[in-house]
Amino acid sequence: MRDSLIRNYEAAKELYAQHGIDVEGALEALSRIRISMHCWQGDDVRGFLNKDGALTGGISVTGSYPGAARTPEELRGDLEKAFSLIPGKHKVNLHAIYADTDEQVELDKLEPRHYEKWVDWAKQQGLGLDFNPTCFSHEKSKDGFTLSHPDPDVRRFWIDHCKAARRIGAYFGEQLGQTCVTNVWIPDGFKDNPVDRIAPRLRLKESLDEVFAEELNPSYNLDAVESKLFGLGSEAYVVGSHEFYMGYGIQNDKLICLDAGHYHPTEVISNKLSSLALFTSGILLHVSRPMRWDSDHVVTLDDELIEIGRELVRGELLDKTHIGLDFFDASINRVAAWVIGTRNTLKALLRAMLDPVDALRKAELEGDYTTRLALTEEFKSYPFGAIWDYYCARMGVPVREEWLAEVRAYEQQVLPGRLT
Ligand code: RNT
Ligand code: ZN
Repeated sequence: MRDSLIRNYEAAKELYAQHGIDVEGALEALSRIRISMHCWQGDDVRGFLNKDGALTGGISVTGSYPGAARTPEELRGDLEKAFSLIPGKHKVNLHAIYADTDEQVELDKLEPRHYEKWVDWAKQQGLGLDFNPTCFSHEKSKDGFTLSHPDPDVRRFWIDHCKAARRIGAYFGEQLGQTCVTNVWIPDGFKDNPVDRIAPRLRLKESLDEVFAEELNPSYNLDAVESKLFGLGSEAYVVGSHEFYMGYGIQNDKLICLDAGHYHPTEVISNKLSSLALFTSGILLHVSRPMRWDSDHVVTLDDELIEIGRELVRGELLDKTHIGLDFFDASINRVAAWVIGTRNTLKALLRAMLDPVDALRKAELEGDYTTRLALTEEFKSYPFGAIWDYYCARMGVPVREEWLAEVRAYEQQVLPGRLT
C-alpha cells in the first residue's frame, strides 16, 4: 500500500479516536455488509426471456449510452468488472426475466434449473443471490394488472409465477448458503380515479396468501413485498400501496421493502426505518434516488443516503436489514453506474459508523441541541476520505477515482463487440 495512504489513515484514525471512535472496528463491520447489487442496471431492465419485449409496468429507463449487456455472459462479465472495483463481498439481485436458458419457458413454468448457470457463477465468485418475480413487460400484464387482475385466469398465471419465483429463491439460498430475499413488486394500478379501491386490494391480498402458502425454509428464502405510491400510467391509484403492504407484511411476517423512490417527493425512507423495525422481523431496502418522481437515478452520497446509513447504524438495524439497490440509468456507462451507487452506499454506512454517536446522544438527552448541531456539522469535514481510501486499498480495490480508468479500459475492450 502507498505510504501516503497509510499516513493519512493513521492521522485520521487519531482524530476519530479522540472521540472514542473505533475506526478499525468500523472497517471490520463494514467488510461484513453485503449489498445486493441489482442486475437490471446492466441492461436497462430488459432481461433475456422476452426477446425484443419493451419495458412496461410504469417504470422507464432513459438514455442511449452504448454497451448494454445482451447476454447472460456479458452481464456476468460486467458485474464481475463492477465488483472488482467495489470493496467487500456482495450479492446480485436477479429478476426472473434474467433466466439463463435456451428453452422457451413461460414465467409460470420457471424452475431452479433455468438459473443454474447463475448459481454456478455465484458460487465461483463467492456471491449471494436475491430474486424477484417479473410481473411486468409481459403480454399478461399489458393492461396494468397482475396479482389483482379481475380475471381469475390472469391472476392464476401471476400467482404461479410468484410461487415459482419463491422456489427459485429457496434454491439460491440452499445452494449458496446465504439467505435469498425474494421480493414481490407488481405494477397494478389505475391511471385515473377508480370507483372501487377495495376490491383490487382484496384480490391482491388473496393472491398473496396463495403465493406464500407454501412453507419454505426461512434460512433459504425470505419473502418481501414492495409498495409504491404511483407509477407512469398508475398515477391515481396503486393497489399495493404502502399501507397495504405494511399491513400485509406485519400480519404475515414478510419483509417490507422500502424503495426510496416510492413515496411523496418530500417523504423519506430514512425516517421510516426506526418505526418499521419495532414491528417487523426484517426490512428490505431498495436504495434509489428519485428526482421529482420515481426516476431511479444512480444513488449519490446525498443527505438522504447519509441519513439512511445513520439510521441503520445508530438504530443497530444492520442485522435485520437487507440492503438492495434499485436504479437504472442508460445515459452513462452502466458499469460505472453500479460502481458509483454501490461505493456510495458503503460510504454512507462507513460515515455513519464514524459519527460520534455517544456524544451526540448525550447532548440530545441533556437537551443540549447546540452541541448536537455543532458536532454534527464539524464532523462533516472530518477526514472520512482518508479512512475510506485506506479501506479500499486494504480490500484490494482502486482508491478514489482510479476505478474510472479501469471502467474506461473495460469499455474499450468490450464495446466494439457490442455495437455490431
Ligand atoms: C418499481 C420497483 C421495482 C423495480 C424492479 C425492477 O418501481 O422499484 O423494484 O424497480 O423490480
Ligand atoms: Zn424498487
